[in-house]
Amino acid sequence: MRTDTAPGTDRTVRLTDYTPPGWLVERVRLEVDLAPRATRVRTRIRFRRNPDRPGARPDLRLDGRRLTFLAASIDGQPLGDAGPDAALSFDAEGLSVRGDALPGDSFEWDCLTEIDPQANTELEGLYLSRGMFCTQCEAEGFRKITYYPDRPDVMAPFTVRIEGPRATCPVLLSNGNPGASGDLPDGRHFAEWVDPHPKPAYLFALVAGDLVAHRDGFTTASGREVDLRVWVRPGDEDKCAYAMDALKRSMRWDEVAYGREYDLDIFQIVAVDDFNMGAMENKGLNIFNSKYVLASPETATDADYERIESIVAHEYFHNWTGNRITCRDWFQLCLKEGLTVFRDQCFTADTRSEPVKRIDDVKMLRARQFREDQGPLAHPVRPEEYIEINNFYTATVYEKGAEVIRMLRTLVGEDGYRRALDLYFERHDGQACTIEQFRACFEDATGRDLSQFALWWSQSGTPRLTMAEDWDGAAYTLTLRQETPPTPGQAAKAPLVIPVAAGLIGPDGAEMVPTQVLELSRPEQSFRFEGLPARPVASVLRGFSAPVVLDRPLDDATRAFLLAHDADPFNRWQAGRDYAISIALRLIEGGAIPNAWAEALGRLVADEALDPAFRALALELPGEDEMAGEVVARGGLADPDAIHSALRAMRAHLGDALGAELSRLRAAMAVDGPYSPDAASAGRRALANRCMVLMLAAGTAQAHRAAEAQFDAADNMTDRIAALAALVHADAPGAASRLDAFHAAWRHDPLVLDKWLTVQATAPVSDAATRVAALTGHPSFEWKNPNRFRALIGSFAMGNATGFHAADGSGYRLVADWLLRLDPVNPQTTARVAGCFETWRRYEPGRQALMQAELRRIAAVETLSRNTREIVERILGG
Ligand code: B3K
Ligand code: ZN
Repeated sequence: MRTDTAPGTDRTVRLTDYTPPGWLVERVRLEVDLAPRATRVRTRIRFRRNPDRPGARPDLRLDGRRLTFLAASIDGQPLGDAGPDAALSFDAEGLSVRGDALPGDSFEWDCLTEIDPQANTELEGLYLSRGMFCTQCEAEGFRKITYYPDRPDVMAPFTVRIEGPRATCPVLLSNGNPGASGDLPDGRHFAEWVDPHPKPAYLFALVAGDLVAHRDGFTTASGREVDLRVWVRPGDEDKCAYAMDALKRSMRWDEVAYGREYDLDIFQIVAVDDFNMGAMENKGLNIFNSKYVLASPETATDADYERIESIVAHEYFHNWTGNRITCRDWFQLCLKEGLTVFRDQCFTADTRSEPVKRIDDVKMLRARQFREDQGPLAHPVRPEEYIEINNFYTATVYEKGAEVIRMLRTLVGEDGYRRALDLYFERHDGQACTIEQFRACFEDATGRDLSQFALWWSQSGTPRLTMAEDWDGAAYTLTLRQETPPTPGQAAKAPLVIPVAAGLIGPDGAEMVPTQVLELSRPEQSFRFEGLPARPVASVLRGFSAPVVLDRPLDDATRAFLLAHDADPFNRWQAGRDYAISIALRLIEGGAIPNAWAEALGRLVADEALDPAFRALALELPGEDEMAGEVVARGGLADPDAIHSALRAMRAHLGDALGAELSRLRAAMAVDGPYSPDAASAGRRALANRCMVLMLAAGTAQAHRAAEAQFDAADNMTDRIAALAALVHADAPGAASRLDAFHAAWRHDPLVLDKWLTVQATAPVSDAATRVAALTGHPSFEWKNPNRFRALIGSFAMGNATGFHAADGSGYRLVADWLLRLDPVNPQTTARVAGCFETWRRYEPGRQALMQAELRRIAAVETLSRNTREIVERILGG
């Protein structure tokens, strides 16, 4: 018997080092005997030699971490691991059996190991969450359950037998369809699950515990009856209906939009409280962070409902883009993630409002992906090397990856896109693929050469577009130039293929030339529009047709014109955003706010023809982090205090200038009848609450009373938390008692308490770090739970520029202290939150020094996890 030591070895994995597996798995049988401190796993694998690896018989290499090895045999012959010549050898990352000791080109491996789920605080592998056994295997967690070729290009059908105590684990779940089940002596029972679809180990899942199911059914287009179950802890049954509804709508949408049907007799979702991310697409058994399943009008906001819907859809869509067709290696992660994000974005756009969804997605892309691309963590959509793969589940892989698919669709058209995807599913079903294979489907289905386009996957950095205009009295010429700034490891950049959707607007505001897609593929290109009756105003990059920065200095009058007239809703919103950014920059330089700005916004928000959700977005100012990026883009260094004051003054100005209109609109947007999370009602609430925030910014007593009354009377969480946040963030006298009342009412609901923590963590007050430090001592702050940690520390670090960037360094210090505390417990979540320091080079020298000092303090800890070390050292630019 032996135990692996914890890995501490540094290893860089490179795309160019890929070699096919020596051994393939024909089938697996897993027998899991559950016990919190000593779970036994017996794994029987039929291995077959990979015909693609000729030559001498390769060694059998199995990954395994922190496993207690008990016994193994091959074709019934026990294996010893003693002595230097032994066929079997172990290291920190797994075991090997010498090729010359293997009996032939096909054999049966049988291995018994033991693990300790209760000691597993990393929440990767098999672990316990509030007494419930659950798993997380992507990317490399299966190797913490048993020895296995834990790589996505090894796919196999799984049979799983779970055994456990009936009292504490009445429900035993795994992937696939249910098989035999029954009682065993000593109060134990078992259940078998059979998954006929070959899958990589990262899609394995097991759940066992005291759970109840919300049940429903779905009939697929070709008539398969599918059992649907959403499993939750007893007491949460009444919070599953929305997730179930979203699931059924997603299943139908994938049939209609992509011709993809579900392929098992049962589809299950399980909600768990301790989870490192949002959810996981395990075949037939999705595991979700309970935050993205549970919803009731009293506990969830409109935004929560929308997130639940899109994550349920995302994980479901992975069944085809991810599971049936998976990735050859982890460098190809965007093959499943970029594509699946794009699919879920389209689902939400179809279900709700397309322009609003696009604006939301672009806001997120800029806030997270542009930020990443412009800093030390920049990497291509398909990275070329990594130390810890869990650090590459990034905004670049996901969100920019989705933008690349969107651009492909724009370039080949809707029909071409559908033909290419049909070909992809037909050609690669059951395979582990690369981006090159995906691209070949587009080339073969449409006849288009995508070799230059493919740079979007390999070249990092956000391209900058600049434009020049010429008008000769009858023809308008638009000249576009592209340039991608250097990023770490990529000094020189090549020109990309950039689809620029553009239209021309006449002086009367009417569309003069409707949207067309200009394809920019050279460093500079001109596009000429002839026979125009008057000089047009160009609307460029409509719908945000490419993930680029459009650098276009405009005067206020043209911005106001576009804000009033652009036929493209995205660009209409963008005009307002650019207008606000330019005013904030002027204020930072000591300038003043022109009255025309509030007038233009006032006209827009009073336009009853416009969707309230859109108007709510138009009234929102850029964030402080976004403004820091804008300052740097203009060659400056950001001063968080100056940015904060500018934005604050702008909110107060709007609150003053539009006071009466805001108050009228807020009342007009009231939603009658019982709460419903639908997009139209949510849009009305969003606009009403945006008005409330601006009214409070003007600081009138009437505004305070209105927010207090809204908090006291709200019948739903959206309005209640909006009022609470508005009061707390305005540091209003009525805030403290309402925070207490809120806590008293929800002290037993951790997901609601997360909101309570976040509202306080994001309050832009000068003593924010002190307040957050005090909250870390609150009994409701269970810091080992990732949701709690993110709700308090994560949202302080990423959502409170005033507190995090406090000039005395108290914010940085607080966050660094907590990262160091969490790292030994949960490296994945620590590394993720550590990304808050990635922008250190953007700030004035004082802050830079303080942030760097904290990063160095973290890096100096010798026992730092591989995850956090990789992030911190890359941020420091090592
Ligand atoms: N595929 C998972 C993410 C796994 C993250 C591993 N660190 C969820 C998703 O993208 O759908
Ligand atoms: Zn995904």
